[in-house]
Amino acid sequence: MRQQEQKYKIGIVCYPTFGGSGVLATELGIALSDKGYEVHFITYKQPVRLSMGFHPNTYFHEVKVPTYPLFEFPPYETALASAMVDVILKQNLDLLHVHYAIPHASAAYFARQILKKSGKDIPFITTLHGTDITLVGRDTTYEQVVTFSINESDAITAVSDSLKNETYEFFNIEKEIHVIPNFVDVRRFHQTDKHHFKQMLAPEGERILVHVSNFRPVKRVSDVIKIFEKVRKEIPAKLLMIGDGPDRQNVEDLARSLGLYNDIRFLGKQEQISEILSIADLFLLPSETESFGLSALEAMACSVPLIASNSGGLPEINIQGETGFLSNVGDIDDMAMNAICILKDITQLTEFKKHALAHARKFEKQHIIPMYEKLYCEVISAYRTEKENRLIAK
Ligand code: GMT
Repeated sequence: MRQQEQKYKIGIVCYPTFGGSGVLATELGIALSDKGYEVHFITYKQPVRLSMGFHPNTYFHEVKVPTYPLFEFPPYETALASAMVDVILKQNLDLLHVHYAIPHASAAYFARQILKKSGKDIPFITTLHGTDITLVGRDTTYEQVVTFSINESDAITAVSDSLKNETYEFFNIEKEIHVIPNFVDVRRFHQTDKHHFKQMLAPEGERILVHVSNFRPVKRVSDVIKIFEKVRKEIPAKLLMIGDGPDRQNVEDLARSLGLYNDIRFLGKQEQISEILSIADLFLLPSETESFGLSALEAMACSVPLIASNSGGLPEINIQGETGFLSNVGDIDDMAMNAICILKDITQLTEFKKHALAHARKFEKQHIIPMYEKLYCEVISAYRTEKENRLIAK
């Protein structure tokens, strides 16, 4: 049997929420299970996208964190490491793949050390997603542990070249970082006919702009509103705001104070995003920093062009003047001007839509999943060889 055909048992650790790293990790697990791998999710809640359908080769192991009056901060990392050890032993896993370094990489290191005592240790791969490097991880409070546990990973991946470069720049990383870009499932994310829905939201044929995020400061959601204000002065338009988070209230207040509230729908967290994207004409992502921008890729797969900042990995998915436009962070005037340029002319808009779709197809899951499979094979076989050599040397 060729190595690539071997279907391993993989443990996936991620944040189970609507965030991009959890979404990507879940989509990866589902794609692997569809290919015959046995996939075990280890996290504190059923990952959002896992609950959207039944996948026979996937298993979910809930990490429980008992509280105790002494704990002001219940020790999640300890509970997670224990759960990892438990699942690895009981399910006989071959590999652990952790998404988002904090605290998953250090918990995986801990679990591997525990298992080494009995010779039942397995390798772990850490995938860096974004703020685990660019914001939170760089905080001196975490830096030492993040650097150590990334270096202790048996392989490291980053979701864009930009994130790889930033990781080398900010941390003392001694190992190779493999870039495996995020991917999109075009069977799920593609434009479908939602004419009735469009008619409801934009009865006068207004252009529809969309923003999807977790409404954290890094997303600069108020820029979305300010861009929309300028666009709406030139072109009849509506804005759909999807997601929720700490900045939502401020941004709703801003929309009210600018007299825009009636043209904006705050839809909150949504599961069927591709249906909403199907009626969109433009996606806005003016983030302060964005290692990749998975939500933007999903929009492009639904034929939606992109107005984005030129930060992080966004230039790797958004081709200037072709799939959309890039501007400096905070340059609302430029973003609005570009949005108007795309939206005002239907021929131009159609061209941008076509290019957005064509570029998104380069990130289709069937191109990307084999990159993870290849890495899994290499890591598992190298680890097993090293382990055998260790035993022989004893
Ligand atoms: O870093 C975060 O903000 C969290 C993370 C998440 O869980 O949402 O997002 C990051 O990972 C995504 C998936 O790889 C990327 O598409 C996002 O660009 C990235 N976010 C940032 O870099 C701000």
